[in-house]
Amino acid sequence: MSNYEFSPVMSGDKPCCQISKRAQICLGLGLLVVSLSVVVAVVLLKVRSPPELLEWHGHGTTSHFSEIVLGRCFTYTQIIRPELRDEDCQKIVDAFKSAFLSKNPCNITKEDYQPLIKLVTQTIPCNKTLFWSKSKDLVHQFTWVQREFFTLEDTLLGYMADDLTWCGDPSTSDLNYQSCPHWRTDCSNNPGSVFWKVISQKFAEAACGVVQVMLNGSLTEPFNKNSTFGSVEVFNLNPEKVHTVQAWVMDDIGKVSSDSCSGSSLNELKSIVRERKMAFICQDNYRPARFVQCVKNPEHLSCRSGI
Ligand code: NGD
Repeated sequence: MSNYEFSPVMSGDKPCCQISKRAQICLGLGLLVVSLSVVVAVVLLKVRSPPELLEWHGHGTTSHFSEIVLGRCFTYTQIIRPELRDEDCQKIVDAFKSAFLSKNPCNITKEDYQPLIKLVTQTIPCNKTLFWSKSKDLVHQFTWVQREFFTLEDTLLGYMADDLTWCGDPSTSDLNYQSCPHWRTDCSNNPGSVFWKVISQKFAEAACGVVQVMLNGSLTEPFNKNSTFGSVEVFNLNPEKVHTVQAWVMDDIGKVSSDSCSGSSLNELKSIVRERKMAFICQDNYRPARFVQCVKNPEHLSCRSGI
């Protein structure tokens, strides 16, 4: 009896209070479930929604970039130049990507690519370095046949990256497949331009003996001071190792053959080369490269007569 007397639950209130306690528990549990759901939903939304990427005017990273560069590295080191078979392709690709991932793609520096450059050492034989400007297709058709010559794209790093686009974004550790800075309209310190600048400089510094450059004689200025060849490569040749620069000025087949070697643009290149204490030789329509052009145009007069 005394129990009843001291209990706060009065016998008459018992059913009411029991329900209200249950209701309180249900309400509490309900609130807990709702708040947990909200937290889970927020977390899921955060994880799933893509980060806001910076937007640029150039194409985004080439689809399957990582797979392509890794595959090209294996093709090059195992099949094309098996003397490089001991290179660690996974390490090379990781160093390549570390140079630009999670960074603003307009603030890439030459230093960003140093770990990659240090990882790859490839020696090019003297007299076999071939530069080019505005003649990409022809020069690569030529080196495909004349295998002893090396353009930058016939070296491991140039081969891995040729014709690809890549960039990252500060908000993610992934590649940006949406857009990358265009070197003319966005910024020059983008991952692609800095990469080509760095490896073009290395390629030129390493050259020895006589070096060749294939230029496009169908342009009014076959030698352009602002091109990579005119602004980076020619100034990074070491005159203690390179004694001669030989220009091959190739006209497009079907366009009037011009004597580009005596034009003002080639004279400018001659002055730069001579000032840097190297000899300069120029040849219009170098015959072995002309033959490559003639494969596609066998009936053209200049191909028939072989001039
Ligand atoms: O910042 C840049 C730039 N970024 C990309 N390109 C750039 N060109 C600049 N002048 N400045 C692209 O380089 C451009 O759109 C072309 O597709 C490509 C080559 O440019 P081109 O025909 O004007 O020739 P470059 O002299 O600038 O360059 C050819 C020489 C050649 O001896 C290679 O050893 O420089 C070396 N490379 C540079 C840049 C890119 C090769 C490549 C390449 N394989 O894409």
